[in-house]
Amino acid sequence: MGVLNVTPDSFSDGGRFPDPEAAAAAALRMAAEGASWIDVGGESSRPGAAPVSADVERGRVLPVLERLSGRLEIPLSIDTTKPEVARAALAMGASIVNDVTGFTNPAMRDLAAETNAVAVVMHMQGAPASMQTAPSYGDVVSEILEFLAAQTAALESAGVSRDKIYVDPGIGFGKTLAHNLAILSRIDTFAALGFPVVAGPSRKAFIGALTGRPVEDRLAGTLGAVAWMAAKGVSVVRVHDVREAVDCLKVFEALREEAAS
Ligand code: HH2
Repeated sequence: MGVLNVTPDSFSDGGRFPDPEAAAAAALRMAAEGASWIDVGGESSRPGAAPVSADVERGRVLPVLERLSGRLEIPLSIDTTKPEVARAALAMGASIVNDVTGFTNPAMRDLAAETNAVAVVMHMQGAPASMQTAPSYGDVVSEILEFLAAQTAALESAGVSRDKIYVDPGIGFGKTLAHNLAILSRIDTFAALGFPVVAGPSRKAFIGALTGRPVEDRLAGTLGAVAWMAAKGVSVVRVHDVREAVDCLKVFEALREEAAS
């Protein structure tokens, strides 16, 4: 999954695409580089980020989706927590809703059912403004599994079919370095829920903590996480650097196939 943030304040690529045409071109480039889907977001969820209104968010993402209409051959997801934004994006050609609040809002569940959209259910502890202040869990993996099981069940009760649901443990969303490492080391556990697993390690703070690198220099660290996640059965990796992640996965897959033959 290639990341396309049309925000002024995203943690690694904020402000890169003030112009919708440039943002659309970036999406087309990621598709040409081998992305399987593109995730468009108009509100940063980085630690400390301030929320924006639905109008502002729509004003950022819709012009990009409009320009991609009929030009992009892979699915588009809308990274939003707001039903109004998701509805408008789905009407404009998106087919996936990526909700970092895990469809805790019943209106988001009803919308996914009504529109037959694919739903990415992510776990977050707290809200972006304060989630990194003091994240706290008993057993982080069990608690996330419990949340994802409850939210996927709620989606199914709302009428979303099982084959439309993905789950994501939410790396960096209300988690310390130790929590992120526990999640990643046991990332194969999440597949036991019976849904394909998505995970987004790209350029995140845990990579900075492990490598000592600033956000603009975390590609190699990101690829280490991508290879690990592929080995552990993660279905979708959410990355900013599509070309490099695709190369990493090509080599990984060739070796996996060779080893299995
Ligand atoms: N991470 C971010 C945003 N959305 N969605 C899913 N499903 N999984 C993730 O790990 C995830 C996500 C944060 O990264 P980014 O979009 O680069 O930054 P920002 O939130 O600052 O726009």
